[in-house]
Amino acid sequence: MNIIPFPEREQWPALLARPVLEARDIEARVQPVLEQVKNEGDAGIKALALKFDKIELTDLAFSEKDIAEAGDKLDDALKAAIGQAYENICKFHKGQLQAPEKVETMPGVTCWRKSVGIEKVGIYIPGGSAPLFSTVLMLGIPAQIAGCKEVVLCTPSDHPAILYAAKLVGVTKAFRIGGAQAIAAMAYGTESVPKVYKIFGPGNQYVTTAKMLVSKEGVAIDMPAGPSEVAIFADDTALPCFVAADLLSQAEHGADSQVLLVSTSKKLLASVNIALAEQLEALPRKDLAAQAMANSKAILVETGDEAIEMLNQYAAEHLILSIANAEAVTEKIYNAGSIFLGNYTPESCGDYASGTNHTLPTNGYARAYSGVSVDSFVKKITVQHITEEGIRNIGPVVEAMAEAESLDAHKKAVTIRLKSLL
Ligand code: HSO
Ligand code: ZN
Repeated sequence: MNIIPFPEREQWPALLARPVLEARDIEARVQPVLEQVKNEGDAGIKALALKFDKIELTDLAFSEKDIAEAGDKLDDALKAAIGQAYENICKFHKGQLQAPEKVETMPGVTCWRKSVGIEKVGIYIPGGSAPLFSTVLMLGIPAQIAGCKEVVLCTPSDHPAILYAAKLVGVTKAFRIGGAQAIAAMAYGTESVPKVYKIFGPGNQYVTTAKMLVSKEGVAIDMPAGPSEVAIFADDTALPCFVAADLLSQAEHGADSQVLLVSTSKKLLASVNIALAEQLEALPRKDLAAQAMANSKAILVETGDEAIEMLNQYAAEHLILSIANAEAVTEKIYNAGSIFLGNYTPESCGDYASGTNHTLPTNGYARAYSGVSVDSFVKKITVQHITEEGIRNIGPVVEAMAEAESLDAHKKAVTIRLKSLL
């Protein structure tokens, strides 16, 4: 890694900047795809699969048999691992359900919020060299807990673990559709694909752009996504080989992965570089990881407080604190998607199985967004009930305010009731 010693504060924004992607060009290519699916439905999807992926799709939907038998193609150890991850993720996400709390704001005036699962949601799982069945769990489990009635899955991958996980989380319909077409299909609906109200899941720039475009037409999306990121704050209590392993686990996601290491120890940074060189060689995905590492930065700072300030400025998707007193330092972190504490908490555990969600805000969005949770799959509807006593108490307040806003009909809706009670 490129070690940058003691940068001045003025240099930080440039050092911490993410690469800017040229979106316009991609939008111009994605828009016609969306239009084609909107206008031609299933036939449009098939024509686009042939054009872009040279695939002749006969059945868009995976059959019940495909889904039921997916498990037969997996070995028992993997199924047991997926089962354990499912359990842990369920356990953690179930704790996020909130019982409605009724609040009496004035005598006779009661207000509360009820959570309702979004009726129809869509999950996109990309194809490519890494079959992200863990993401099926991360999106399907909170959907299941939230009580979403229709959970649609689109994926160009035919990896059986994706369908196996889909079955576990209760996906209602699954389709062999990839790319921007899949997003369009779920956003507009076709003869076979149900239209959904919110779309979740990772994808390449075309998929991300498609999500952004359909979100302008009223379909909700999980969050704007960019390349995955990890930032590690390590001191002399960190083990260089662990730090290197965590950096590489992020780097192997793709050449555009963002990897940042911040430390107060020059010695640690040097040792991490040695460990990186060794470990990189042994990775099957070393080409991808090496490209990501070539753009990575290791920054040497004077003090722990400076490191914390820098990391808050960066707002990493994943933040690993391999430092003494990691839990106490967490109190000072206000921008991060998910935090991993100490030497034995690799990001990989959160990626797969500890229980937290791995769909997290990238590209600095952690300043304002949270990762996916049960909340992402529910809406909260407010309810109120006012009794006769209540309208007597609150009525004059509303009358005075409505009169001052010159909205007489509003005032009269109260007055008519108050008069009826005389
Ligand atoms: N690190 C990715 C999630 C993932 N890793 C899936 C492995 N599989 C984004 O948080
Ligand atoms: Zn990962």
